[in-house]
Amino acid sequence: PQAIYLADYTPPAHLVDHVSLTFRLDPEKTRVLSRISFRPNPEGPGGPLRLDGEDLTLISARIDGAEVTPQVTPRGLTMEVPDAPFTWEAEVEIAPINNTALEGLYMSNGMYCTQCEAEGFRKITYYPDRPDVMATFDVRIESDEKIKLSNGNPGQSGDGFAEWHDPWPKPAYLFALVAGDLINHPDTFTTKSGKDVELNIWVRPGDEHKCAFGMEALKKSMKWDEDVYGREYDLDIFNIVAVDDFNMGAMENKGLNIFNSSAVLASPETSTDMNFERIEAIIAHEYFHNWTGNRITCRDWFQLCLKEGLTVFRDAQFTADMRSEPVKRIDDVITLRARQFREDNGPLAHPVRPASFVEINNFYTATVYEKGAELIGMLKTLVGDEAYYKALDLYFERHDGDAATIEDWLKVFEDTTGRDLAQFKRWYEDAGTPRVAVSEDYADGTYTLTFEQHTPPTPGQDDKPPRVIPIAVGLLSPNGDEVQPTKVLEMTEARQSFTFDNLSSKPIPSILRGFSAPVIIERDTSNDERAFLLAHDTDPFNKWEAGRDLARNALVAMIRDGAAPDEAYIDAVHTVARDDSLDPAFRALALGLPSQDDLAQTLFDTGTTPDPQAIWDAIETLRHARAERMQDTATRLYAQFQVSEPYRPDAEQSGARSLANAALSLINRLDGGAQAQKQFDTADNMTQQLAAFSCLLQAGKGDAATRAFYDQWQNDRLVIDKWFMMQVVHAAPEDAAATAARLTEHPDFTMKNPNRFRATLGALTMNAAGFHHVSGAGYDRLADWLIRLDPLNPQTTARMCSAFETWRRYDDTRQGLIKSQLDRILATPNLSPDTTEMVTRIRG
Ligand code: BAL
Ligand code: ZN
Repeated sequence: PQAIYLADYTPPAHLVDHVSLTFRLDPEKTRVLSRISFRPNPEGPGGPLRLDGEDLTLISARIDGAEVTPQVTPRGLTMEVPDAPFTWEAEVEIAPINNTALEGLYMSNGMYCTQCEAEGFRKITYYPDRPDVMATFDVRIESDEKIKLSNGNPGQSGDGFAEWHDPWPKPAYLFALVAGDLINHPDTFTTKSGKDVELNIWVRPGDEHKCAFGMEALKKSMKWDEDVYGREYDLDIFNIVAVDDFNMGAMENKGLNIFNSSAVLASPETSTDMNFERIEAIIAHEYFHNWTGNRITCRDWFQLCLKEGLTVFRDAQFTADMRSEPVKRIDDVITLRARQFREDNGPLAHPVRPASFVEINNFYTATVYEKGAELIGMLKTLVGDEAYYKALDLYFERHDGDAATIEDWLKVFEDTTGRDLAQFKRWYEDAGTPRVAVSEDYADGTYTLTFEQHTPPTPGQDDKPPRVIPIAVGLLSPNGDEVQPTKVLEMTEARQSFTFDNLSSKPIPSILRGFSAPVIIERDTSNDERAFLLAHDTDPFNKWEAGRDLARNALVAMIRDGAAPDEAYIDAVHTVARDDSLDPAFRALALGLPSQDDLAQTLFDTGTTPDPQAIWDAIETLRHARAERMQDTATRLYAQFQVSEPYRPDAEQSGARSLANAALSLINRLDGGAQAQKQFDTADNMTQQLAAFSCLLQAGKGDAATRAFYDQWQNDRLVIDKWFMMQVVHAAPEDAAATAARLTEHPDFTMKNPNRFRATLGALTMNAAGFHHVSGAGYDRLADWLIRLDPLNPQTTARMCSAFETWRRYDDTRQGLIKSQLDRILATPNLSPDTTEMVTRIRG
């Protein structure tokens, strides 16, 4: 496969003014008729008409009404055309029923649906399938299916047909079509200028009762985007469709969002609090794309972070406003470190705006999305809130209707603030997580903090100049009072000092408050100081961080030195857990421990080869020691935070449940699953049922619950995904691979459904000690299934290869085992370009 480079960008030779499409739907022989108005691009390179097209059978083609015979290859066609506007007409045939890759037009449970981002439209018809070609679309769907949907506003419909008109120019990746036996959950929204918008969530019959929460989330999102960003919806109708077989979470097609059913369907009985929060965030995310992604799109796929980083940032702001800001921030940083820092630290590291790729589907990554969002957050911190919203207003005004670039984005900030953002741009161009070493000095009332930044080499990038880093700092006096409220220090040099005067004693610093930049702070500090910050820091993020650092140190000492569980850590976390002045959700987060993967990386970074089994053992031992010490508190918290009111998935109730369930997992260590069994038997919502189920599995008492759970939920595919996942995630390390293998034999297992595949094989990679079991069985099982999935669904296969990305951390035995699996995958005949690219990069 050939790499393509950002540096080689050339504008399209031809632009499109308007597209008319007719679909004659048939599972095996769908006919797609296109009529496209082209004109030469005055800024283009000239030359023939080049259209992308894959897996299409060309039936006929015409230019200005005259039949033509283009040169067709497996990737598209070329054709000499007049140097003037012309109309292209083509008829192609496709077979949606055979489309298991879930890109283009495919079928899911008998329903037609599409996924065109990034390059799926070329599997529907011949077209310049690139985001800088934007056009208005008319669509006619001919089919006996009951419901027929496409982008934009509805036009005429009648017996066996429906027409749609999208007045907003869009790139082909935002095209969508759905047809099937669907039922709607309708509502309306009146925009701030008084326009009524029809809203629908379309689902398969039987799922109607799972739409109400998603609809409320949609209306809240529409209102929030008006209130906070001044953005109003721009069509008469907004449709959301739930689809079972979907590679991603959801897709922001103009006026017709298509969602993985797991990302929209919710009910208290079948969805956990976490599911509800995720659904609210994804609905917001896709809705917010209407402006950041659709009205202003990307010039090319290298600019993907332009829409994704900004939209993730906007959905995080929304969740923070709807729920708890500190809890959202802590959750996001946990995810960022688990996924993005891990990526930035290994063979898949790439800049937020990559400079090259083979398969763009492999760049829908935590770096582009989550680190991309962190860059927006840093910009906002650096310029201030007022300037941020002024710059955004200018962005919408200046670039509405454009296919824009990161340069355009930064320019609106430069123009509104007068700042030079050349150094900030390095964040987009340089991969890797900066390390910031901190030293301090105190003399005569003056306290000095000195920072030194350094970013380790990443593939293809050895030396990285210093970046601008906003470091939010507060200072506390030894009695716990805050003597310096949060102040943002702007670090621009490789080494830089900042002073604070008029202090009566040496303060205790709280550094990188709110996680003000995606960096790793390196600072020698004592556990006493961490315990002090856990008790006194006014910044909720750093308060949590202090506890997390204590836990990490305790675990590292147990793993590396055979130390006993750290009593000081247990005392400190016990104090937080008992503190009724704190938000229950925060207390639950404080009771969390660093993940096995986090510990493996910490050990590796500090010169110890991680042993996954030893990490697992240490976590188990510490959990047990905490449970023994916190027995009375756990019993009290469990009783105190039971929710007796009717179920609501809001921050207050879900915070209470998360603390009660954290207490349950402490109790579970000592009572052999008795309390969990009671909760399992009486639970009336999925949060309570799943928490209890997970405790029972961890206590080795899960057999009856496993049977009961299946019997109860066998007809609910989303709950059965949880059933698959729980069993694999909670299997003992030596049983994990065998448990996953056994479940792949279950009649409900199918590799054609990405959710089910991830619930089984993805779950195996989440069970770190099981996946990395020294037998190699985990590696072997995963590789087997990736090889089987690749011919059907390269996109999901390629993404799941990242389970192997940390292989160089481990001992020679494990490295050898993983390397042989990577070689086995690479040696597979006809391996997809997607998977080839991923495995080649991981293998190094
Ligand atoms: N654009 C792909 C799905 C999403 O990020 O919303
Ligand atoms: Zn997105």
